[in-house]
Amino acid sequence: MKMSFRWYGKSDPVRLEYIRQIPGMHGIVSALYDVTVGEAWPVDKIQALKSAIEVYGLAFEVVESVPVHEDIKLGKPSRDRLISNYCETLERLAAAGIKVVCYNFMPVFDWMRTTLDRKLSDGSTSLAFDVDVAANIEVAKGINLPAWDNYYTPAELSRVLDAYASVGEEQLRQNLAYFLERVVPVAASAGIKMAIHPDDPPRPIFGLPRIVKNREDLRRILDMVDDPANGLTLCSGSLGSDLRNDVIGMVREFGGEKRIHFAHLRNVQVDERGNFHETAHYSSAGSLDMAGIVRAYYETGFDGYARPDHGRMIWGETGTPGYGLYDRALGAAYLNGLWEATMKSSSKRMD
Ligand SMILES: [Mn+2]
Repeated sequence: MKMSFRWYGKSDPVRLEYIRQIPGMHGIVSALYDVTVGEAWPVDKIQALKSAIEVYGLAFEVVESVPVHEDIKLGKPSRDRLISNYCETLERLAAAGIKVVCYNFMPVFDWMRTTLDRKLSDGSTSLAFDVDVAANIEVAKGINLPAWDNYYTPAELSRVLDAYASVGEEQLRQNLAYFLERVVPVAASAGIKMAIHPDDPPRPIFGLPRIVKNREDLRRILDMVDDPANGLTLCSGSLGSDLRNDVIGMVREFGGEKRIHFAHLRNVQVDERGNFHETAHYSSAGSLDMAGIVRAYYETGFDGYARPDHGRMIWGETGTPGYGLYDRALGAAYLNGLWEATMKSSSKRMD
C-alpha cells in the first residue's frame, strides 16, 4: 500500500514541506485545476506540477481527477472530440510517469454535502449530508449548496440539471460504456490504470441518475471493458455511507481480482436513512470497521495507492473543508499503523 495525500497545488494552504513529514508518506495525488474541462492538459503544466512535487522527495503517480465533460456523460455529439482530448491527456500523463487516473461519472455535481462544518461533540467540525435536503431538485436550483468541484452559475446549473431530465440510469450507463470502450485501450497501452470513484453519496440526489453506488454497479462497470486498466477507486467513506454496502466484501471481491487501483480510506457515521457525517478515521469514531477494511486490502495483496480521504477540521486549523493537514495526517498515521499491525500479525501466523 503506497500511502498518498491529496494536494490542491500551489494555492493549497497545506504545504508539501509539511506533507513530507507525515511518516510513511509515498506521494502526492493532484491535478491541474486551471484547465478548462474537456481540453487536453498542456505538457508544460503537467511537468511543472510534477517538478513542484518531486522536489520534496514525494512521488507524483496518481492524478485525481481528470474530469469527464458533462457532454460525455450526456452522450452529446461533441463527446467524440472531448474523448479524444481525454485520451491525449492520458498519454501526456503517462509520459510524465502517472500510473493511476481517478475520475468519476457523477452527473452535474462532483461530491455533495449539505453542510461543510457540522460541529461534532469534541468540538471538531466535519462534512455532513442530510437526505431530505438533497431530495428535491428545486432545492438545488434555489439555494447555494456547499462546494463541489464543478462550479456553475445558477442559470447554467438550471440548464444542466434540465438536460438530465431525459437521461436515466440506463442511458447514463450506456454513455459510460461508450467512454470506457474508447478510453481504456488508450490507457492500457500507455500503462495507465483508470480508477472510477463511486458516487458520493451513493444514492440519487436531486432526481439525477447515479450508476456507481454499490457492488452490482461496480461489477457492471468492470464488465463493460474487461481489462485491468478499467478499474476502481474504492472509496470506503462514499460506499460506506449506505449501510447496505459491504465495504469489506467489495475490497475482497474486487481487490482479489486486482481491479482496485486506488484506495480512499475514511470513516463515516451513518444512520439507517443515509444521513451521515464524516468522522475521524479511528474505527470506533464511525460506522466502518477500518481495521477490517485494511486487513482485507492486506490479504488480497494490495500494492496500489491509498490515501486518507477526508479529515475533520481540528486544532483550530482553517482551510478547505475535508482537506486540512492535521486530521488527514492522523488518518495516514492510523492507517499505516493498521497496515503494519496486520502485516506483522500475519507473518507471525504463517511462521
Ligand atoms: Mn473518496
